[in-house]
Amino acid sequence: MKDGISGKLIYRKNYTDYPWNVDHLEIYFDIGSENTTVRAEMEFLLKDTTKTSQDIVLNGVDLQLLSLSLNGDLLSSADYAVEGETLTIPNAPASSVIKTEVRIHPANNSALEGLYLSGTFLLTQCEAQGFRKITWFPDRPDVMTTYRVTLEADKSEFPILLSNGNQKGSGDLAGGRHWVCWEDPFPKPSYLFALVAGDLALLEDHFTTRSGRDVVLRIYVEAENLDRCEHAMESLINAMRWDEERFNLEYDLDIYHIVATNDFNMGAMENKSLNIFNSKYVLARPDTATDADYQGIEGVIGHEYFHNWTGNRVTCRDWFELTLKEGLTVFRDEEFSADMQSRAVKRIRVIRDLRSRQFPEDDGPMSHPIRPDHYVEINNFYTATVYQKGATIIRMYHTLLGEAGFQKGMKLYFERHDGQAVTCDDFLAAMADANDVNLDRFGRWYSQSGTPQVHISDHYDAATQEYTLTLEQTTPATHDQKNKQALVIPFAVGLLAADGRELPLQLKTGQDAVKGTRLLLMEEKHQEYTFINIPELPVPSLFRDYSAPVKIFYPYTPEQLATLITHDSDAFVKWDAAQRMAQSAILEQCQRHAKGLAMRLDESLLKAFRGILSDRSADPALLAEAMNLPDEDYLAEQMEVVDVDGIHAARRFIKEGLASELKVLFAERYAELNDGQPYRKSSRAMARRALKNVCLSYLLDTETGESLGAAQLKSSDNMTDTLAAIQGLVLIDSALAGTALSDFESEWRADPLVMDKWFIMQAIKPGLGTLNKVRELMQHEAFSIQNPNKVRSLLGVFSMLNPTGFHAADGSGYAFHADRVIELDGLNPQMAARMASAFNRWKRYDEDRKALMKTQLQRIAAVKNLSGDVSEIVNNALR
Ligand code: 0A1
Ligand code: ZN
Repeated sequence: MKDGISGKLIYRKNYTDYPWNVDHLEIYFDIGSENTTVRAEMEFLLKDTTKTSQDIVLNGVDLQLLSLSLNGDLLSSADYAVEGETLTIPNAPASSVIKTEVRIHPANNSALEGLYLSGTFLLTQCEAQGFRKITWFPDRPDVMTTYRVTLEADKSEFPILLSNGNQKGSGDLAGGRHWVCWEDPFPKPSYLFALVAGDLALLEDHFTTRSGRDVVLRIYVEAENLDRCEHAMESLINAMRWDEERFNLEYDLDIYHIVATNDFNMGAMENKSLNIFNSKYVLARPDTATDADYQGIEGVIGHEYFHNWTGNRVTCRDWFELTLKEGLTVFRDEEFSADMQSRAVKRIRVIRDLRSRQFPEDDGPMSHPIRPDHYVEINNFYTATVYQKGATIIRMYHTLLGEAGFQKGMKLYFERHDGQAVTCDDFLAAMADANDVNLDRFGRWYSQSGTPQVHISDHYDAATQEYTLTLEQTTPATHDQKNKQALVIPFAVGLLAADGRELPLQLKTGQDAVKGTRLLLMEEKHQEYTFINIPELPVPSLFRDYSAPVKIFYPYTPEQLATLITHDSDAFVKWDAAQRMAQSAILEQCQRHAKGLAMRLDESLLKAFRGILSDRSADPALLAEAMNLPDEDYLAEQMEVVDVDGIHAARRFIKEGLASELKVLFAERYAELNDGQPYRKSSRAMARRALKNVCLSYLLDTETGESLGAAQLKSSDNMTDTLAAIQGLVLIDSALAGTALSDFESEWRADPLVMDKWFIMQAIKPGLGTLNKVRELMQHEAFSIQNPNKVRSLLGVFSMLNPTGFHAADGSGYAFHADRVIELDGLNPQMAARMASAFNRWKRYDEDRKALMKTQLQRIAAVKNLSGDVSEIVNNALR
């Protein structure tokens, strides 16, 4: 017990090396859904050759031990000690061959960790610590081993038997059984082990690597999904080519497998040569998947593929170093998507996501540095901080060193560490050494939590034509850390004249003038930059391309924002200016609403939107992003005390006001884009659909909206347009919504991924009626609390994306959700913990809601045998 948290806190500083090498594992599976028997044989060699013996410590959970032997001698329970998740064999000889036999029960495994059943097939999930649910083993990433895996099973039930590496043999056995043997020549940590057994269909293709190696690519899915794999295959091939071209990295085996499952706690998993994917990130057909799904598939396929180098070939020393592989791999997948699609649009989506998901996390009870210092349950640290903020920190290296310098660093990183389990310090050292720069201070980003705030003020002196920007950085204390240090903050800036021209930037301290963007480096708490030869008071364009993950404070006037929206060359700054304008309009109306005053629509916002809507030269997807109003949760983060209903009312008011004032322009643009062309997958077509559907979402708030929505629904030949229409009808409470939803349900009731969308459309509807709807939908035959995608679509969306529903003043949403967390905890602690985090921001609400949420948190915390996963989340929240 530590700080009231049941379960042990594990500290990064307590890392110790594993004393043994385990070079090879022979592992044999006798596969069955109810019972699987696992036999393992491994040789332990003591690293310290001056010693003759040492304890061997293995990890295991829920394993029925059938036998254990050491160097040929069967051990009895007196010969070893089992405690918690470890088994210790005392004083084992310096060379020890361990053989084990255990039985496990995949069909009873509802936690979806270890070996489990999905539909009719079996599969594994081992990251982070699932291998210990399969067999006794040193289940830690710094123990790297080659694996030879033999799978034996009934041939008709499990015709496909897969594991990592290359197939080394197969054969039939008596009684309708068969076996397949797989061997992975690359030493790997146990978290990258995988097996799949079942009756699956496959799509096959090939990729020839730059050096001429032929790689067989196979995507395995349940038979009915075989016509939905093409986009995933295309994405995989693009990812393989891109990694060669951009990172000089080639695939290293002759085979690459992807298996799709409907039952997965996360997005996907990078197991060596046998990736396992949530089917959401594999399956797509224009009539079943939206443009966002297509982009998500490309990104996640890329992500898992890129892990082969950043994660698998070079892995993490321990789980505190998770961002070493995740931050870097997210950076790589973001760059891949940016190179495949529109760079600017991708950047904006990434930034929007970081601000709306990671910023609140950094400011909440689970605040942690990208490299945490302690945890109770590592599964709680697969967070937006480790992943998305981690990626922005990698991006800062890239900003500081440039593409060539960054690639030099990557090259050195692989030269030094291929085949090793290393730390973020090793990565930083490779970047620094390859570029002959000192990055020590930059390293603070790894250990400091919280979002830095940069307050900027400026001064123009017309007489001297000097313009000074003064920056002040502070990082507010967080839940986990009181004292904060100054960070290295790359600051990309431009200056615009009133007519929108870029002014040359010449620092008073020397350096040539540059036109466009100047990259400055803020290293101290307080810094001033004076530019000379500035002929007029400029409009500052700050943190171009969002050069650092900070909150930017500058008192922009509406005129300055308008100049940036119209003229700035940087897509982020343009978008951010539009968001700022919308945000301040909404928050101002929210205040008026609270005071009982009539709300009103700002002329400057109208003018800006008029400009955006009339822009025929910009990428339509960027215009769509600019007109997407900040969401309610993001707005809530900007308030001292969250006014749930006020934000909702004010945002609605602004949206309806814009719609009604600009309906002619919205209708014109909608008509232009709604050109009746058949569906196409190109990014141009996606961009046009994005803008079209944003226009529709505004038009739905006008008299013509309902009929436009109905017409779009009727003529749609793709899921993006269909969903936009139905969701729109649902949100305006149209009389047509009921039929639209029920027709959709009749068409797709047997399709789990499409039914997820049906649940989402209903769970997200604002207002007090939705809780009962959610209760009712839980009874629907397509819903199962055992299925993570369903839990996320219905319960996750209701609790995290429906503020007026979840935060109902009577606390009914809270009580309902707490019941679900408790119910889930008995089945799938990882999912339960994710759901429990819906309460994380409870202290930011009014007294009544605070008290109601606290009661529910306490109720959860008091549950007997609560998992460490949920306990860590709720006890941190309560602290
Ligand atoms: N490494 C995977 C994510 C992942 C993590 C944990 C899992 O189970 C607990 C599953 C997947 C990735 O980054 O894609
Ligand atoms: Zn990853």
